[in-house]
Amino acid sequence: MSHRYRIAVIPGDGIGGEVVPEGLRCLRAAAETYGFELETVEFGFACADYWVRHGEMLPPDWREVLGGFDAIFFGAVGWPEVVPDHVSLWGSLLKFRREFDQYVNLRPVRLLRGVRSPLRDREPGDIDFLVVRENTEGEYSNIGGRIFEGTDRETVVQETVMTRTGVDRVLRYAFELAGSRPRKHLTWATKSNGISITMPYWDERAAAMAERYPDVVADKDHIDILAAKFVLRPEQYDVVVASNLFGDILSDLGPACAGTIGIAPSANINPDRTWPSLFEPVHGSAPDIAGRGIANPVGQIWSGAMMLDHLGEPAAAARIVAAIESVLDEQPEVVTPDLGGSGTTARLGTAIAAEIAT
Ligand code: GGG
Repeated sequence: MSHRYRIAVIPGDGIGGEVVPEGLRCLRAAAETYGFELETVEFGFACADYWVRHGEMLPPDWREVLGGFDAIFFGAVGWPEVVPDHVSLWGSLLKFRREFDQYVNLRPVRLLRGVRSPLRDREPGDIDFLVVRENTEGEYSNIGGRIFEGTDRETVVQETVMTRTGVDRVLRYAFELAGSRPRKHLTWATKSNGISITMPYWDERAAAMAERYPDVVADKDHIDILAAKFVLRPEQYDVVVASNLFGDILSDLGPACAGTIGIAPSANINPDRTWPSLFEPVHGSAPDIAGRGIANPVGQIWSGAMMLDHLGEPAAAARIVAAIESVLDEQPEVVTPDLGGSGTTARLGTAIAAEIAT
């Protein structure tokens, strides 16, 4: 009997509505090829239109509605002309990550065949690492406030929150992951010379975790030099684990070094599987190119592959990634402008889906 997966689909804002259909097209091609079923249900919340109509980003029963799905396939959120970015993000995506306890944000960075790195002399295979971003606490705390507003004494404070459970669980995930890879190398991002309370704690917990994984070669880099080394020597990285904000920055910088942020996928994972995990491209809603049909769908399609891998369909997932790489390498006429081509979102998605089905 074929397996049936129930997927909640949330296109969100901007180019989310353009790349999600291409992701679904490729997922359906993979399902057909590998003999499993996908039941998809699309939701029109978590976007600016919904906010205009309801004054909220989500309906009150969103937890019950989404909690019953096997996974969530998400596009992008953010339309600052209509709703401030911090309101839309805290009202949707960050709620999903926190309340569904998706404490790992896994973001692969890989230079694919057919994609040119802006860095000199880099070939496919030279850049291939994973950013593990802490996804439920850290600098994204929402704790703080303003006092003396509108006066010379105006003061604004925001706290960083690190809990032992929160720090240890993401470090453990990253060490396990590093231990499962051939190079067995882990770098933790820090800034413990300047951020004098939370970051030394992060270092302390990472060093303690390293003792439990003697087969993993672990080192730390301060975030400033780590960013520079992503550009200068990206080949030295294997698994990079970082706090919420540092991980967010590194996982945009890494894909930019590997060609374009348009191809970067991500998985917001609840490793305990108590709630659905969520799969989305790293990029946002890109209002500047929305509606033009030129957004790169690869980040969304690759996120779909990560979703299938998580659901227990690794062969189908690998097939999608192989199809992406073949099309980018062998069909330059279909690639989107961010990769130097003149193709459209739909043309590139259709070509990848056809390649999956061959
Ligand atoms: N598809 C990702 C997306 O919509 N991102 C919007 C954004 O601003 N995200 C910030 C974050 O991931 O912390």
